[in-house]
Amino acid sequence: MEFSTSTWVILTILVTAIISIAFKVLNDRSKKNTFIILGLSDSGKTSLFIKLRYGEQVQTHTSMKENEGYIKLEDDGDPLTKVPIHFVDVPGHEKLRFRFSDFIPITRGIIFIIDSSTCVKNVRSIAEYLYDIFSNKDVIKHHIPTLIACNKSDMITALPPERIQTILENELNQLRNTRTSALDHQDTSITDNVEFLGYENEIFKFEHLENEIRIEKCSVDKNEFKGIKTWVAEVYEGR
Ligand SMILES: Nc1nc2c(ncn2[C@@H]2O[C@H](COP(=O)(O)OP(=O)(O)OP(=O)(O)O)[C@@H](O)[C@H]2O)c(=O)[nH]1
Ligand SMILES: [Mg+2]
Repeated sequence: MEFSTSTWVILTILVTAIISIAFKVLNDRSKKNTFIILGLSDSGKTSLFIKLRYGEQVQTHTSMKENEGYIKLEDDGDPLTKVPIHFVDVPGHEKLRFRFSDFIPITRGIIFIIDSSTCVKNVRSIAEYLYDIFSNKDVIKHHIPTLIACNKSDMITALPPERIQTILENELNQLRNTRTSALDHQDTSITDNVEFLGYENEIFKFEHLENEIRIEKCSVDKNEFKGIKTWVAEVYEGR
């Protein structure tokens, strides 16, 4: 079978386009290898980071800067991933937490920690933080998956994850109403990096987001956080 010159030109353009797209996808993917640990102050982020890294508990204090490092994920001595994973623990202090967005360009997954025993009292702050994360354009564009880890499940006052999910969805729904009506009166340069969350005219649900959201309970204190490690391994290995 003979090809005409124009067929060859089209084929060459197509092959070049496919190769450059594949190269870009692989390149983007290899840069996004970090898991960031976010959440309000006192939720247990540094406790988790230290337990993952050293396997033991230490007395923590409110963090004023990020902790970061490569960690070998293991379950009872068995490696969960082929290579160590890069984690960043971002302080929850109100004046520092906005720095999470600096790490989004290298983020493969987000672990958002909640203190299940105080989440009703802190629901507005938790929802505000989650809103900022979920409406971040890069989080949306790259469909960055998020694990909401309901920590301190050992506390008698801890709520179950199903209950926390409903409380958060309701609060995010209210917050969306407030924020979107405020946006109507603002300059577009301020609102450029903010997207509408979920579906218009429907009560907000996590399942409406394009990025996958999982909610699980854990207790870093009692070493019950295998779910976090396996989630990270699954996301990292693309399973
Ligand atoms: N009961 C209980 N306490 C926990 C658990 N995980 C962490 N804590 C305690 O919660 C407190 C705060 O933990 P940190 O890890 O310092 O909290 P953080 O999220 O890093 O806080 P910032 O650095 O201020 O953002 C510490 O006293 C921990 O011992 C848990 O699973 N159960
Ligand atoms: Mg800390």
